[in-house]
Amino acid sequence: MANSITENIDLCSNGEQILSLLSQTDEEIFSGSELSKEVKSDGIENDLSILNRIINLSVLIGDQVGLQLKNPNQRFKIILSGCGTSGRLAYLCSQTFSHYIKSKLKEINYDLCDSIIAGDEYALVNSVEAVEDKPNIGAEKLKNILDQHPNSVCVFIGITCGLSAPFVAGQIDHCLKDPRVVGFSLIGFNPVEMTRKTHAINKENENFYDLMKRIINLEEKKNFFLLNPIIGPEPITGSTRMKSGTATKIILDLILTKTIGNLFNEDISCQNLVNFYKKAKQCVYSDKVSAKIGDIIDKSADALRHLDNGGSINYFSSSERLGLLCCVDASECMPTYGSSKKDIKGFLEMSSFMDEQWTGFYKNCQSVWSTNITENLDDFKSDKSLFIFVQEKNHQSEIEKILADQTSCQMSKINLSKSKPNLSKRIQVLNFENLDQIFDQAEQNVGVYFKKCLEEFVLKLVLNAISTGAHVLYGKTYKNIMIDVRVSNIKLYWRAVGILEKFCHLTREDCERFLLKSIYKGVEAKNEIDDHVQCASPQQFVVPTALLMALTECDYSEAKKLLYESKNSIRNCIFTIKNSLEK
Ligand code: S6P
Repeated sequence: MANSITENIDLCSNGEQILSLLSQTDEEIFSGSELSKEVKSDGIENDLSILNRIINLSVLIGDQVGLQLKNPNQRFKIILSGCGTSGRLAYLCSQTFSHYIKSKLKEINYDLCDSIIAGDEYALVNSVEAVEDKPNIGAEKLKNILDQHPNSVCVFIGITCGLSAPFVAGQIDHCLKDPRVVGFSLIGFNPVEMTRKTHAINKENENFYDLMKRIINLEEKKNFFLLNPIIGPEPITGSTRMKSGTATKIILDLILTKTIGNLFNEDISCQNLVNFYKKAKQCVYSDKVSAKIGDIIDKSADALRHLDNGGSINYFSSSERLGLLCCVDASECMPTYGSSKKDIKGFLEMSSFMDEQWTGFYKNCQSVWSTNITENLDDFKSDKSLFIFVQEKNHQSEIEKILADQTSCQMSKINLSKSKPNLSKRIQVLNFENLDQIFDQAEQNVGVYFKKCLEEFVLKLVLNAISTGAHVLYGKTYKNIMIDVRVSNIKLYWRAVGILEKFCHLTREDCERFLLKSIYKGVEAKNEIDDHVQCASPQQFVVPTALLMALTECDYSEAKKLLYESKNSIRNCIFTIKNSLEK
């Protein structure tokens, strides 16, 4: 479903205009949206049943931690799991929470909260979409964690924003069978009726929807907590890393912050916590800040327009926690916008890798991004490359100075801290009015853990806006639809067919035929859907090529030529074709 607010997002002429649309769509996370009479959308704030379930779930977790403290022979864990963005957020939240608990409860000398991501740690900063289709692997990963200790018990929280990932469905199915799972929850933002109805997820041949119908009736009795507030469509259709990712982060933060409150007898109202997010969101989208973020979006779009000329977008952070969000945002542009690893990337400062807590992330980042910037200064000599620093503490990295002195790259800084360090004049600094006060209040009223949650939330909003805005201005979408979706799993295969149906007005069968023609470079092929996905996965411009063939009845090589002539700008290409068809 497309969001009517962003219907003409591709006609925005600058970053600030895009930001104003994103502000409205993000508002729907809290207050819901006008969807239709049939689909009710309350948002997180107005859906009291969701807030109550969060409270009940955190009570169950708090009780289990209490039992653990009394009985050190057992091993209670909270296990968060998901694919893609959902798995990445599971990792971030579990790390920050476990680290905090270890520092507060000496009796807990293991990670109280664990996470599973489809494709393992490598998938934290790489796109491994195909494992999402594998329910058995999901169940196996969950079982493996529980098998690590003879007296394991857990509360499992599965996240699948579109209620579509068989990987997570397989885990939920496992929860129903394994007595070591004392409670489980499912986070998703589609109405239950829209749960995926294809793809068997267990031996009984049930699909995700069948499973949902079965477990919904078990609610309460079986300690199952369905958390699915309806928050309205994504600003870019299907890009669940955006609103759904943000709502996932808020829900996980609420569950874990409330759990901390239960453990330390602090009465924290859920509504109060939600209000903090709302206030922080307002700071991000305030007029003054919007103008500055808009400016960073414009520069980022310019970097993309000059990819052949040394252009690139680079995030840099010296904090693992915030750096993870940077690397995640950058790597998500590959499946979302078909970007290459060079177009937009995240860097982390080497010296900060002293903390074992982030080893999994560090190992994989190192293998993906060249972390030693000083050895690669030539890559950033061009004034078309943009560096965006993320500052958490009063820390000015040596790298800022080196880049300022030795390159002519553009430099911006997202400053989440109070400090105003002595910076090179070349760095354009983004300060957030009033955010300090909100962070201070959060720390005083709730605690330092929650303050960190808010920081991550703010940074996620800003980075998502930058990377989305840059790609939209660069011409990667037509209206609010990302046409150049990478066909890297079965969900995305059918989404690609759906995009062709929408724009070509042909039958589903014909659209699939054009898609296959594009995947197999004009050659007819009669393989299985898994083979199609495997063949399409590494290829760029599969859907735009299919679209051009379908719209203009040209062959594969002509379609490729048309794309090349439009500088791979899908928007320009479609405008040109539409104009020529109308004449
Ligand atoms: C979406 C992102 C994807 C999804 C993944 C899981 O913007 O690129 O990686 O996170 O497909 O989706 P879901 O619906 O199971 O959370």
